[in-house]
Amino acid sequence: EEVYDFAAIQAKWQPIWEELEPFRTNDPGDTRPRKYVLDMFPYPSGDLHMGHAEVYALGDIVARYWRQQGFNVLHPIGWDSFGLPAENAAIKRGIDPRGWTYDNIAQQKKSMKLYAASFDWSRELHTSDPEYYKWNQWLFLQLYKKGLAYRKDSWVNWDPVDQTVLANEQVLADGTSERSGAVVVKKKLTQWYFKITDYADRLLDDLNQLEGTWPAKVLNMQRNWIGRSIGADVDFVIEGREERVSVFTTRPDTLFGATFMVVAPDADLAAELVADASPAVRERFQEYLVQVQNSTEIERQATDREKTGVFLERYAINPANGERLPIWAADYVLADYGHGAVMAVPAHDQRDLDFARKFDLPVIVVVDTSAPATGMIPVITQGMLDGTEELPALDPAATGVALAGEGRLINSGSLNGLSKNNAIKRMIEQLTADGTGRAAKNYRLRDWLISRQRYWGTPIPIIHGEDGTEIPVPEDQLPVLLPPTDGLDLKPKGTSPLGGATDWVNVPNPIDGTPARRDADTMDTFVDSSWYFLRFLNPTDDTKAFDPKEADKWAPVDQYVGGVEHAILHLLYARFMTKVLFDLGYVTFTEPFTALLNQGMVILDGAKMSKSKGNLVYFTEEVDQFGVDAVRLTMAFAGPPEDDIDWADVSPVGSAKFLARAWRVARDVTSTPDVEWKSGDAALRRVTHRFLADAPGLVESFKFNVVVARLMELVNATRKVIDTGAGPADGAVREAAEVTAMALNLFAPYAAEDMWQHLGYDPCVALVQWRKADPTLLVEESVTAVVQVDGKVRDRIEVSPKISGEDLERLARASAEVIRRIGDREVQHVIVREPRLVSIVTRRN
Ligand code: ANZ
Repeated sequence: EEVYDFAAIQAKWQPIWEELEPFRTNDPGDTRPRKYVLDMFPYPSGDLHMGHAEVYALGDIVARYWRQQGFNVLHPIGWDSFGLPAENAAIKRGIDPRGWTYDNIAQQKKSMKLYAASFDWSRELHTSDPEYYKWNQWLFLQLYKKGLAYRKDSWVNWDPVDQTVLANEQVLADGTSERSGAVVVKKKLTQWYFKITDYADRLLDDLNQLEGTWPAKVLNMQRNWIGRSIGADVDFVIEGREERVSVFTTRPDTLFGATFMVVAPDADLAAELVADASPAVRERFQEYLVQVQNSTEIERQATDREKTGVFLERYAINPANGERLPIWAADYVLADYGHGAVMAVPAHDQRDLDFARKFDLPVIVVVDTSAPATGMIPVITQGMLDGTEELPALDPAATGVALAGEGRLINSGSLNGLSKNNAIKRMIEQLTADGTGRAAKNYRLRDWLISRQRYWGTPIPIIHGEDGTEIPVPEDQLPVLLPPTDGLDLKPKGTSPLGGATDWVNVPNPIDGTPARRDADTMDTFVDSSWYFLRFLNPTDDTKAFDPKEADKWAPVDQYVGGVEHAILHLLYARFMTKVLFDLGYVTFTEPFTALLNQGMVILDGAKMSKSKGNLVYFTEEVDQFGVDAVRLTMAFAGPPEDDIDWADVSPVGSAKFLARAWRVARDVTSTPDVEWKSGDAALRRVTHRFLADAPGLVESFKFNVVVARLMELVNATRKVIDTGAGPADGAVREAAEVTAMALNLFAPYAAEDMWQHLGYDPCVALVQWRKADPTLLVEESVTAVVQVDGKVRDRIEVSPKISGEDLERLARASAEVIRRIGDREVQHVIVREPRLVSIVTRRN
């Protein structure tokens, strides 16, 4: 008996596919509808790992699926090949980052080809090629012309280990660097920014377009990241200062309760205000400032921290009632949010209350939160409203708890009696009428800091004249090539290594020939990946970044597939760049990725894999041991794609066994392609056609594991007919085997192609169109099987009355609801009473 030899099958088909290039997208003249399926491109940090194995298995199911459904599919791949790991490896080993990068790309490419993802290799790109980064520079210049790229002095997140600037997005919640793990500090530098804040409203509002096709979790993360707050700017007169100081508040209704003002110690305003203070205060302030600069944003905002601050010996005037408000500097106010200053309302803001209690500042309640916001308010007396009568229940100064809730205004002049929301409206009207304030919005989103003081990135195409002018490099002089590393010290030192490339840096001013210097910073690599999906459309065109006509045809990406770790950074930047390109007239759409699938992580024994933990599963070892198809099938069968896959819980051995079973079915078929199907075994035909009818919907809703379970059922049914039924010459057996090969193409392309050949056809099965189910075969009596977990009914599934116990159990275990209910508990016991019941008992842990 012939055995299923995955290595021989791989060795046989890989060169044939290489020759046939079945996935090369040849668009001219093709009238089929189009689908652009894109998997997030890899960073070449070594060979492929199990995370890659997962994303490229899942993305490929989608690409292969749409081809079978009659679409002209674009499924390209490239490498995100600039960045710090290459540079750090180069420094460590004293080599050129180019060599390291391109060696890794070669290795990954070899693995990727073996892995048989259906990519159009003719469109391969590397962001570190001058042919690519030239267009990053072009893009930078377009933004620059629009005023969307600018330089400013500012406090930046500084990674003291990697000696580089980090975007806010690269600083983890605990204040450490996402890259090096070092505690991030603040440093003042002149840096390039992209003005993403101009797009904050659109980036937020357009998320509504993606509702239902992007994971809700990602939409929420984006919304929170942009963080729009609605409120007012209020202008305060400062004694002894010409200009007023504006503060941003979400609670203008509480203006009568403002009892002091707080400015961020590191805001320019603080330094200016303290300049007139007594020497002792100036000294205290300087010491405080140093302390503040050594703390992280997270520490500063921590609510459980004792409040600190310095009184600046200055006063502001409350525009509502003319009261004098002392001005303090305190670190809980951030320099780069709003105006870097707040009106402090201790009765209604917890941070302000903590501060007021620490420094003995007055607390005035202006919203009676014990009173219902609607209807009659019997508990409030006139005495309470004008403050002559005590309010015992509302004493935050005593309780230490600020009154944040809804209520009715008191102690607030003309606002008295109004609900919070009406008071907000009324106050904004008053401020606007008086010219002392206005409605305002604020965002958590900051401008995108793109300067990096590192070598391995895209040089910024700006030349600095002797007089400090910025001269954009003329577009016909692009690309500004990275100089060779010879003689350069790449070690991080806070200024770009490119500054040491004397011949490269010193250039004549393009305008008047006087001595000038190139900007020595390189771009954040997130610039590279913010538009790469467009470069795939014509990656070798050296006359433009991308062809708007091609973009019209293919873009936006119909299905994007990748990890949730990119939920904020990469996706936000790509969305921003798309909107910029829309405004510039280069594209006709405003969102780059119509649908998004986030796969979970591959973990081991419940833990994230990492070198340091020593729990790595190696891609090459798994593929060598079980074969490409078994690894890919395991990824698809493991569960809903968005869940993590614990490699300790899955069975590539089981996958390989199933593939061997499927493959032997095709081997055993004795009929020829012209056999009459219609007279074949009716029961088997029903299973086949039920599968044909159901699989597309299941794939489109990403229930890949259920499709695999159904395919196993089909193979078992076929085997039964071969061995104990009508036999291998029956038409239904051939039909089932052909459908199995077509469907396996989604998950296990080598086995599928080999089966297809045994069934008498030419390659490639991947290009064969999905068959339509015969509706007359779908009117099968089905029964409803109930699935219980720990005695509770968790799902109901429609199955054939003749389903085997094994198949029923498999289908039950593939149910997303059942998987969710089992969670991380161990299955202790399964009772199967086919065709009606599966009862799963777990061990409580
Ligand atoms: C007075 C007030 C009264 C406030 C009250 C809140 C409650 P979000 O929602 O995050 O936008 N704030 C303004 N600028 C700040 C800065 N640079 N650093 C720290 N805090 C700042 O928060 C807006 C509120 O945060 C603003 O409204 C302001 O305090 C404070 F009962 O003003 B509020």
